[in-house]
Amino acid sequence: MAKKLTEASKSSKTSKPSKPSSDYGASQIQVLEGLDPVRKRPGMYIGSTGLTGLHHLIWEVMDNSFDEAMAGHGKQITLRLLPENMVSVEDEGRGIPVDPHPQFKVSALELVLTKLHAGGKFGGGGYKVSGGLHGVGVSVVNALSTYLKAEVKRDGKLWEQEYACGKPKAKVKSVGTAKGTGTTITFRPDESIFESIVFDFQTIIDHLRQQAYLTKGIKLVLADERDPANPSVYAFYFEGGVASYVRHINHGKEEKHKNIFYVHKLDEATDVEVETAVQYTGEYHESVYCYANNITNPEGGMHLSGFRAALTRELNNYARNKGLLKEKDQNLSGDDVREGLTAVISVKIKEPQFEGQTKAKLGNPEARTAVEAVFGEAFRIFLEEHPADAEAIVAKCFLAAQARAAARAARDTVLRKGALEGLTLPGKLADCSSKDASISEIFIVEGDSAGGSAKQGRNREIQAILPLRGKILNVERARLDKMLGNNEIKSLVIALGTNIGEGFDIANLRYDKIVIMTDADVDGAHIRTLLLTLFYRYFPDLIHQGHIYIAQPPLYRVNIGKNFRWVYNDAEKEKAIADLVGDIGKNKKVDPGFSPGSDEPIAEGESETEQMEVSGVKVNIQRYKGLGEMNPDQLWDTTMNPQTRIMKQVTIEDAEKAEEVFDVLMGADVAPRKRFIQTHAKTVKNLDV
Ligand code: 0RA
Repeated sequence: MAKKLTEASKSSKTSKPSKPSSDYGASQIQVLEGLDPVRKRPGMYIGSTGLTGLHHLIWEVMDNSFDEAMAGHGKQITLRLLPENMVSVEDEGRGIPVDPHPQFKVSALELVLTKLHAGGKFGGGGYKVSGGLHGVGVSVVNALSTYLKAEVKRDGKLWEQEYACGKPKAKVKSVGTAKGTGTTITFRPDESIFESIVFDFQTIIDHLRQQAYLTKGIKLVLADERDPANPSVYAFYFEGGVASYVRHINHGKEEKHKNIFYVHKLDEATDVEVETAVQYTGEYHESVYCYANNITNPEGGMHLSGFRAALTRELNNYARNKGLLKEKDQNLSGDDVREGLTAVISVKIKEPQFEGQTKAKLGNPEARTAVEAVFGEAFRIFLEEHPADAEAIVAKCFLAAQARAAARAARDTVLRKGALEGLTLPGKLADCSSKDASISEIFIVEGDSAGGSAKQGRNREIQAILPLRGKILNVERARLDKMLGNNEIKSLVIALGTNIGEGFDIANLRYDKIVIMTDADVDGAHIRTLLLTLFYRYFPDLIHQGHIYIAQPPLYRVNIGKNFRWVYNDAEKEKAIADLVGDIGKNKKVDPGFSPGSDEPIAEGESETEQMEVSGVKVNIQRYKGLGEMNPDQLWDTTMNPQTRIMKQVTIEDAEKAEEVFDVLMGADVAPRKRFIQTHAKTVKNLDV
């Protein structure tokens, strides 16, 4: 959707923005085009037609409500989950204008809902801050909904209009009187467009919580009315803004100091609003969350650069003034001041520019200037006024500096000869013969037996296999120096060729694709989480640049006689059975799927077999639990063959999620871990935490 925004703002069709005015009426609404393109290429506008895109519809409507609330119109936004996959968003804003548009002769409401980018948010007309990345407009939601109703309270009246697939069912009409102002948008997503139209409660509640932290003073209410007999209500309201967010992130961690640093200020010079909170913990990594106009920027950007520059500068200045840095050239490095740092950086900016692989990196240079100035000054004052906090922070930084020096020494001895000169690739690595990194792949495989199958089944020219034995070290609790003492991690780092920590250089990456291949069980998920966390913490660029993948081995093999299909998820299972049975009914030869070896015996092992009869035909469904149950050919056919395999490319969001799970499973706080294990006790067997 960011792409679309950029295109739209460059488009010659975009009319010149009108002058800002206090009377924001229908005339300021700019019109670009109808909704056909949205239904044709929904992904362009909402990113995907999967679950992310589905929820995007809600965020889109809510963004408009936030814009109103942040401009001072309304204090509460209510999201209702209704029966039959309907949702509604109610706000107390000014209400979408309903008067006829002078140029188009239809009501402004109808234009806002039926024309792309109609809404006056482009060009800085009536809005202080535009919705940014999400801001594709409510018309996009309308286009992708089989039903939508807009209700507007304005000028003492209640107005209403209904739509089907973006088309108005009738004109806007007044249906009664109303007190106050506001807009309610109720919609039902189009199931012919989305993979599923069932909203996920957890996703919604997580998003609302996060948005509530970012919109200090606005109350967000979630009313779950899907079962009318059993409604429930949740409300989020955080007076402390992002300081409350930092407190939430650090909950259960060892706080290094009591007072959370907080600043919220408009930088006059750049007109950028900056809100930042900081607190150090005893953790070894940093947790910094960046937002521009309430949109998360997992890849950071200019606001993060400004923050880092000011943080390093102010802590060095403080330490030097207190006589803690004695030598002239002795300094705390950026890494030293980031260890154990929890921070939230939120900026509000007029025309956000997003860049990077996922269009989630803030590119505006004025954001750097603003954050560096606002945060830097306020943090300097904080350190002076809170000596106990300042001392604890600086002590933590010095500790980090010492550990880093020890790590550097350890790394040098461990890695210098090995990784950099390519002399001692680990013995367990079955490397590929090609030296061309752009075509090479490495499979990180759980266990020696699966590793053996993978070694035999692979394409030796381009595919390398690294079997990992047992659990890799818990990187959450370990520091770099200790990590490098772990053989499994050492092997992996040497095999990748990039080095780690300060010495990391992606130019030396020996493989284009790094594929995590683990079993489809709890242990497999655990090892995958560990690996993802390792990459997230120590090799984030490998994720950002799309090098990390997760192999997708089949879950089942469905057999009828000698014919079979590999099945990768439960939804496919029924279809595979129906197809195989149907093909037999039609008395035609069954397509054996990926595998040429259809008369091979089914591998023995602990796989479970289920027999059933469908339309008089015996169907045999074999469940695969481990990679080790497949012979080399099967592993190649189903999971490794680049022509036919399915692989999931890991995004930074996947890695973030893995880390959250990880925090619960591995972090310092025992209570949530206990809860997690108790809740999952039935499904989790050998969880060694
Ligand atoms: C166009 C212009 C104005 C407000 C809105 C759209 C608006 C849209 C949505 C969508 C959900 N809630 C909304 N609230 C407002 C400005 C109206 C004015 O100046 O009175």
